[in-house]
Amino acid sequence: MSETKKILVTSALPYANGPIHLGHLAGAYLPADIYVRYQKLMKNDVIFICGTDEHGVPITIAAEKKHTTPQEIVDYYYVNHKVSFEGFGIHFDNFSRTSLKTHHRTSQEFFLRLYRKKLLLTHTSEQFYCIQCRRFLADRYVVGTCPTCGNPDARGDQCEKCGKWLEPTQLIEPKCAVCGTQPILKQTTQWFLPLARFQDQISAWIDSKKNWRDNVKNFCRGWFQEGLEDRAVTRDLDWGVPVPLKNHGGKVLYVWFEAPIGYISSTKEWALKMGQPDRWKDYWLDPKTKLVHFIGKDNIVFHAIVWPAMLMGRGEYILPTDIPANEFLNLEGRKLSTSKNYAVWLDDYLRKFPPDPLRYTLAANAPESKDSDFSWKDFQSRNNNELADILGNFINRTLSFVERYFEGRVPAPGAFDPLDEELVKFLMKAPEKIGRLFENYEVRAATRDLMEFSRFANKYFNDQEPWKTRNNNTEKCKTTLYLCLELGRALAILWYPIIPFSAEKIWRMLNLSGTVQDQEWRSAARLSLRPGHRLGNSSILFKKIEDSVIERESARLAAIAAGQTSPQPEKKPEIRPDAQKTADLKAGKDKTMDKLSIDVFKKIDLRTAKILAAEPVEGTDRLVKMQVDLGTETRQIVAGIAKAYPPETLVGKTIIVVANLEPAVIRSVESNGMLLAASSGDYLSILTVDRDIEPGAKIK
Ligand code: B3M
Ligand code: ZN
Repeated sequence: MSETKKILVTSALPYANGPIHLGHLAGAYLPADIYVRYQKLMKNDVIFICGTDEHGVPITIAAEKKHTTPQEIVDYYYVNHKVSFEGFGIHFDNFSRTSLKTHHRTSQEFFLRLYRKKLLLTHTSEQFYCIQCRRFLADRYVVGTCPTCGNPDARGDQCEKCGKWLEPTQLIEPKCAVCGTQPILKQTTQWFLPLARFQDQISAWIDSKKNWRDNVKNFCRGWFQEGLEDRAVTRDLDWGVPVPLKNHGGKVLYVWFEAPIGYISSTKEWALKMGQPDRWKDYWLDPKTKLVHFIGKDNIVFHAIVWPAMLMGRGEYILPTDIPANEFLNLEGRKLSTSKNYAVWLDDYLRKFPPDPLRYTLAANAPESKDSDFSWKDFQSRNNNELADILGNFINRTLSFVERYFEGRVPAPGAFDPLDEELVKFLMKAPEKIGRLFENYEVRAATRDLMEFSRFANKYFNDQEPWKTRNNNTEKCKTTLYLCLELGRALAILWYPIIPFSAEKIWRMLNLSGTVQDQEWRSAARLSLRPGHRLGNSSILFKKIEDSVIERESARLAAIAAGQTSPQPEKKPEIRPDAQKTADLKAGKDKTMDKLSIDVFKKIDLRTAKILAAEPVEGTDRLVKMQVDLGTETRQIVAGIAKAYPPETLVGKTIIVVANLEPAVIRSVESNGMLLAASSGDYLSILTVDRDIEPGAKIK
């Protein structure tokens, strides 16, 4: 018996700013889950760690777009991700959140230790500042043209096209991502990680990794050639982990500094839940632990350079053993785009299909060494022609044959003929052969070999012609079916890492004790069915998917690609605080609402008005001053909606105003009417009209 290995597997912490899509799955989650499931069958000591990345500009921008708070956003998507991953069978040992106290403390301590070792230096430099939004523009708050590849839509943290990690000030023609204003430079002081000092150590370490994928090594070599530069690890933002030093001036840790520390915090949380608070150290502080980070290629620089530098700086922690980064998955020949809703969202998929056909399709197409493509047609054909016609057919025909002719009991085998021998030989080698591929993160090849094996099983059934031997050679017929059932058992174990739901289903149909999850990988090759064993009830393993279903999905994507639909996710998440309060209001439970006679209501002159111009009221960050067209006149009104609606987004909207309200002076600006808006906690939505109507129309 080989020695048990200790393995700590992580998947990139997904930003809690939107649902999970296929690209995420193919890059960082499915390959990791497959690897972990395999290692668990190998009875290695493996834990699978993840959690939501809840800080940084991606979160605050999402909150601003949805007119809500960062907290609302992360609370919503933490649950959304957790539920989606569970539904898809991505089974983490712990799924944490970076907003937890454990994480704040762990990353602040990490920062302080580096600081005390003089590994964090302060630099004062000029950074972008937006006068319109009145704030420093960190990371994705700036957009512009990539200096490396010319992509006009590069973000201030990274160019999505060429993967270049950027500083906002490197962008050509920079603009504020929120209001479009050209930012000015303003001085600010940040703490820097002196990456340059670590270059030799990191490049020697990467050179020593003989089995790493070329994409990862080459990407890093590119960085070393350019020469590593010191990078700021703090930001002028108010959402994040506060810098743990006095006089830090409201700064927070850079999200890419604290997010990887989230792997440690999540392991700590796991240990705590296990009732052994120190157990995280068994992994993170023991050089015998194999640490494997599954990521998409856009995260390489952070995991293979910055994070190892941070760990080297600390000294006592282990370094990543492997970083199997994946390339990108495209969708119907185009790049996925979250903002254009050109994606397949996991929550949406799971409302329509079972998880395994997608797990299988993504595994068969895994973007391991180059970008790959997902298409609905391919998904359908993999489900119908491979899962259903090959694997499903083999299992279902075997079970129905035994049910029909052997009273649903395992028949006793007789002597093996050469074809039986060949099959058994094939089976004996399978765990070793497929296991080696899983061990090397070669999911694509493993999937191909498993389907080959299933095809071989189907062919064996055909070649032995049990429907004939049933009449003229019962001994042989029994042997064939016995071996087919053994194959079914073996296939359940071997397929388990890729399609766990179907594997467990095969196990139940065979009426075997326990679950596949409890089995040992190599037991797949052990003939162990007891003749006479009663099988369970069988049902179709994979249902075929109709053309019409696939056409609907393809048409949706094609319409988005052609720019014919709005860039909103199909089911836009409703993020509303105070849901209970709203429900109470609806149920008429709010005692403050007295009854009003219709005559009193009629006295209120409600009218439509078109916003002609809007600007912030000087010296406030809440008030907007608007010029509105009331049909017969133009009026100025002031409203406290700037946080929810940046002024420039208001122009052109038709709103509802109370036209006969006494004029009021708000912050020395006159307001001549009141705009109507619905609010729930901090969340706010202005009232507008359902269809085009002229300004000044009466509301009754
Ligand atoms: N949240 C980036 C991403 O989702 C980031 C990964 C963090 S891993 C420590 O692409
Ligand atoms: Zn670029």
